[in-house]
Amino acid sequence: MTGIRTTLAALLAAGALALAGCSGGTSPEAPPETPAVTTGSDAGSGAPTASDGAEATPLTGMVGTADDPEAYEIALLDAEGSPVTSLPAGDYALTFADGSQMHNFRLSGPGDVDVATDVQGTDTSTVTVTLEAGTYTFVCDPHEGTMRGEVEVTG
Ligand SMILES: [Cu+2]
Repeated sequence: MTGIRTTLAALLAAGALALAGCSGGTSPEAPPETPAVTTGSDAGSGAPTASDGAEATPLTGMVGTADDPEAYEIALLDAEGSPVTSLPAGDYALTFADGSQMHNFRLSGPGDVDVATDVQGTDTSTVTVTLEAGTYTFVCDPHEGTMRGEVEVTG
């Protein structure tokens, strides 16, 4: 039994070597194209993820002023520190500049956007918001009569 097996194996091996020897010189036999099957499921979720954080435009939601965090001022600022009144729709990285214990910053509007800091306590965190076409409002909740502004988002 073992003798026959060994002989067959040897013959098969010899044959394989012979075949490999014949065709091996010219072309590689297995082009690696099959992995596309395994990466196919990742491609669907990968594309949106790539566009999420990378393209978010920075904004600052500020209450008070740089000199006086308790000042009755509120502003939505762009990366240059200039007040914004209109924006193109898209993803934004909103960083709060709330150094006040009596003010807060809340941005709300279309797409169920409603992000805010606490009135008490300070907050310099960053949140990502997706702004759609429409009018968004930013207020300080305790003083929304005077501390408020609007930004028009165009689609
Ligand atoms: Cu306030």
